[in-house]
Amino acid sequence: MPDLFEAEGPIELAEDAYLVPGYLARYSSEMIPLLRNILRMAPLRRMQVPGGGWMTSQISGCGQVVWVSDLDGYRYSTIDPLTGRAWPEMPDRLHQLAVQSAAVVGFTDFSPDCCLINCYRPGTGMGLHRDKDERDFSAPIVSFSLGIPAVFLFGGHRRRDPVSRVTLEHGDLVVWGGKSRLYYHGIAKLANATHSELGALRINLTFREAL
Ligand code: MD6
Ligand code: FE
Repeated sequence: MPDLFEAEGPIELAEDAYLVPGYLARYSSEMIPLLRNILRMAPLRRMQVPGGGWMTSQISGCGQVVWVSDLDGYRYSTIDPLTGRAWPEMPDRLHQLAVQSAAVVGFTDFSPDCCLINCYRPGTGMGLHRDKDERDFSAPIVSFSLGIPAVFLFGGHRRRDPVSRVTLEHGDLVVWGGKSRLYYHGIAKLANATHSELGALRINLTFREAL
């Protein structure tokens, strides 16, 4: 709710993992046109995983490198495999918002080289995984949620650890580093919903220091 956007401070989800509800709502109308422009140059696509299955969310990104997956495995790539070209540059404004967001919860020397864009429709989700393809785990991951809500699942160091659930709404910021940086996490299948600016879509941006 835009009129409440400064109401809530950081909530600790796990050790060194924070949710700042609504923090980004005030920036969404300037971010959405930047995202549309990126997606014109690097369209959303589903990615295949090494086991042969397909992720249900659609992925794109911008920056020096973007995370990709195919039958050969997971990695960061300087080239968009769909277009054969370099990924679009990360807009300065997005970089600035990611740096500012990390600082809100105390990560003061964050400078992302990757912005991964994940797009979900109702009925799609993301299985439990760890983000472990980055070179240096001392940097946090900064996550922006826009559009319809999703339930974020987060567990622990082991896949079998108990999982807690947090609803992420339009404008929510998650910053995740330190002790829980390698925790298992995922996104439950989205319920039907419609967002006033984005329709029946959820867009998640994750900013990373991958290189
Ligand atoms: C998503 N996010 O929110 C997927 N990973 O759609 C992630 O997988 C994620 O939000 C690491 C840190 C923050 C995240
Ligand atoms: Fe992740």
